[in-house]
Amino acid sequence: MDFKTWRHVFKLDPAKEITDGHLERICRSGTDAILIGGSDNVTLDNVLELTERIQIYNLPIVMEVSTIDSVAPGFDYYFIPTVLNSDDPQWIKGFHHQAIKEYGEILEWDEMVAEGYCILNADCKAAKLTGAKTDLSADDVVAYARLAEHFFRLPIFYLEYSGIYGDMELAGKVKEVLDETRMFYGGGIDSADKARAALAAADTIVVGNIIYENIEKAIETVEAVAETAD
Ligand code: 1GP
Repeated sequence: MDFKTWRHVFKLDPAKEITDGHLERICRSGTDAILIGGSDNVTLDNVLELTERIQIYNLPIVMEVSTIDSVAPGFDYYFIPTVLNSDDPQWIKGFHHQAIKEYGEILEWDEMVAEGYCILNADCKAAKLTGAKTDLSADDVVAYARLAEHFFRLPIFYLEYSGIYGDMELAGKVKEVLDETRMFYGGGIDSADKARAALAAADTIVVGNIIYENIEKAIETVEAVAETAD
């Protein structure tokens, strides 16, 4: 299934515990895909362990690569973030360059999807780790979206508020200027209402934390998206 048709994605963190029962509910919920990724303590072992448990369900599985050491074979896609609002070149193209230098001969380029991240929650781990400049105006963010689509021609622009629910008016403005590039929104979606509002302002919504906090609410986000289907 092409990631360009996905509307709802669950992001599972391999460093967090999840019971088999909850995992089954997540995987049978009707979500379009499972994204595996996290900001810290992601290891090859915990990635493989979680992936094995998900593979029994017939769902696309994506690895969102945060460290080169934890990359495993067998995923449908590898999403590779480049943090557009970081001023640290390592997070824009440095680690990418290292990885390509090492594995360039054997990489399956068709499976790789670059994500242009714009991280807007200053307190989230990803923002701290990457030195993201989060104090941005709406014009700044819209310009990053245009940079992603027209300059770098990235397939995904990811508006990331990880941990808090973001500014949907801003998200809507971003979506308006994107045409070819798919807009992902993630952060603080913990109810059907928030899922609906975020989906109105983005192409694809990503739901993470609530999986570990309230499984019922997590499932509701999928149902809300299904209700908006044609
Ligand atoms: C995190 O965008 C995702 O990378 C989802 O955010 O965990 O806040 O749902 P939450």
